[in-house]
Amino acid sequence: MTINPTFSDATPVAPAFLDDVRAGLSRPQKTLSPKYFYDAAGSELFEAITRLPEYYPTRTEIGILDGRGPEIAALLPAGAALVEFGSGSTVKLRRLLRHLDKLAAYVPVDVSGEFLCAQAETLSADFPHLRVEPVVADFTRDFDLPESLAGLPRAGFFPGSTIGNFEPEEAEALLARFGRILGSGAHMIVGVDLVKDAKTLETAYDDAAGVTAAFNMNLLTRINRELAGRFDLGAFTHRAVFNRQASRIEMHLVARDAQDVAVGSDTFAFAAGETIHTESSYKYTVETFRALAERAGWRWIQVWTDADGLFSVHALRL
Ligand code: AVJ
Repeated sequence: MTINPTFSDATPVAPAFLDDVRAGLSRPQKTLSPKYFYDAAGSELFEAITRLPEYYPTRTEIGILDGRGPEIAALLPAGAALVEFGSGSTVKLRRLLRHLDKLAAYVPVDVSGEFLCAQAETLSADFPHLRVEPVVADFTRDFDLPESLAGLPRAGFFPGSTIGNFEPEEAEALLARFGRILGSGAHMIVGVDLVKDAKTLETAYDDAAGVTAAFNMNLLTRINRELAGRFDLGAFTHRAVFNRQASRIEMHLVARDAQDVAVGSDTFAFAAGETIHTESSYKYTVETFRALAERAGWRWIQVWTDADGLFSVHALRL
């Protein structure tokens, strides 16, 4: 079966990779956006990360969705349209689907139309009675849901602690935006990684096999390949550190020695030990996330966590 996605008319005006790299490497604290991790190689490395013994979030969240699936499903209205914001792999959705027997439609939203349609087609093949209506859109901007969903109750799904990649003020704005997109009366299911001891967090982002290091370093490989960069990969190391003050894991690429690096026609100077901040992954307590959701205009309904208190799944209502 061929699925035709809806394209949101709000055209994303994403600045080019080169502009972002130039701006990021010109700042006092050099930075690169984590959104550039996910080219084909980076997406595969991320899949490998989710299977690492040290990286607890994916398997813990799946455990919660499996164990609490019936409770989560009971909370959502029958005949709802489930809108997933940024629909990576459908692994988590599939766990939830087993319990959502009265779902009217599944609406995956993603910027990558090609990926979206491929996922939608295999999902339709596996769940022939499910209406799948993909939307090609950047969920960090306003977009409209397809007309065909008019009148259906809506539920949003935002798993994976993807919300942790946003600065807290951005995360709040994002949840408020989801509320506007879904409309009043909507529910929202959000997966959020929890604050814990620094050791557990730092090992999760700096695994023994070096997969996360390779994932981080892939940014430099991309710059070399796509932007005529001259990064010497051997001259940088991976670092993950929990910044408790800011409640976030930070990933950095650390220059071993002082060096100049050309990227196209620009040159960027590095001091020995200077870092490029490549990712922040914010961690919340149940209370700090609840407060954030409420500031964004949602009513907080319920939270489920695993027995070790590693990860949380929250239910919200508008
Ligand atoms: C996809 C943003 C949830 O922050 O844990 C994993 C990305 N970075 N290991 C996370 C990531 C390094 C991941 N998120």
